Amino acid sequence: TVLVEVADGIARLTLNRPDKLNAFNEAMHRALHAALDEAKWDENVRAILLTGAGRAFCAGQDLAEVDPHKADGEPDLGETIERLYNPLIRLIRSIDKPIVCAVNGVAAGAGASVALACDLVLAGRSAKFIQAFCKIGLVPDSGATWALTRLVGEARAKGLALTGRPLDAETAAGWGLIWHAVDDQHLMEEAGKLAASLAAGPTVGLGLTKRAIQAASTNSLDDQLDLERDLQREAGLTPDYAEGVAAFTEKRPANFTGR
Ligand code: LHQ
Repeated sequence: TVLVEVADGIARLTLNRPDKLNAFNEAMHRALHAALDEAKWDENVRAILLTGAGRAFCAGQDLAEVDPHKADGEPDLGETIERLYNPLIRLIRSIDKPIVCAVNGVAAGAGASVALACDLVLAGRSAKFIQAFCKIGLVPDSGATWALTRLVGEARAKGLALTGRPLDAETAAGWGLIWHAVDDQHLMEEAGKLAASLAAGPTVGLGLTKRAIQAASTNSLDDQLDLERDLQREAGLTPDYAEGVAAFTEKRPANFTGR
């Protein structure tokens, strides 16, 4: 349910249930969690690229698996979220390596939440982000209310979440929901180039940068200044910092090793 390919410092993960628009069932949850966990700890992996097979990125929860009519007793969606979705979002945010998401088609419900939890989101111009939850009587989950509000503000977050209206990639980029919209036919090439440049970067410094930016939205300025000091101390001890300064001084491109 998830294709995994590790090469040249990049772990490419492809959600692979194309006939269900890569909707999440238990098996795909387990496979994605395992693949991300592996990439998190594999020293050869310096960047992660997440995308979907076929015409969609991800249609969110597979609704056949949580059909209230088929539930044995009262359905407990909170249990599904606690056991599967929340750990996935926490894992994505905890990985000290850049994660590129190439949104190759519709990203609906928790599928959009997963994309927005990634670090650099590129989307094909035909891709759409849909807060589909309101269409079936649910609440945006998997960090959607947190991410939307921080990325685009309360007015737009409410507009998207209360109407379920699809947002095209170009507008998403204009609003600051994602990094860039890209022509469909160039999406994977652009995402690959971006992941490759990140994989050739100073991995420790990039990971610490991710951590600092994620902490910023809840920290006070004082706390954030302290955090930056501590992280800079750590970055300043890396061989990649020494290499970066040497390369600058010698007027040549840096050859970072990720350490
Ligand atoms: C699907 C799905 C799908 C199953 C397309 N499930 N089959 C967390 C935890 C616990 C509980 C509940 O929720 C959550 C979080 C969530 O993610 S809730 C939100 C769940 N997602 C949705 O409500 C989106 C449902 N899908 C759609 O609205 C449409 O499929 C979109 C707008 C994504 C795409 O529309 P189309 O391009 O017109 O494609 P389609 O609707 O024809 O879908 C193609 C096939 O994929 C179709 O199957 P079929 O056998 O008829 O070809 C769909 O049934 C299937 N599919 N999404 N979430």
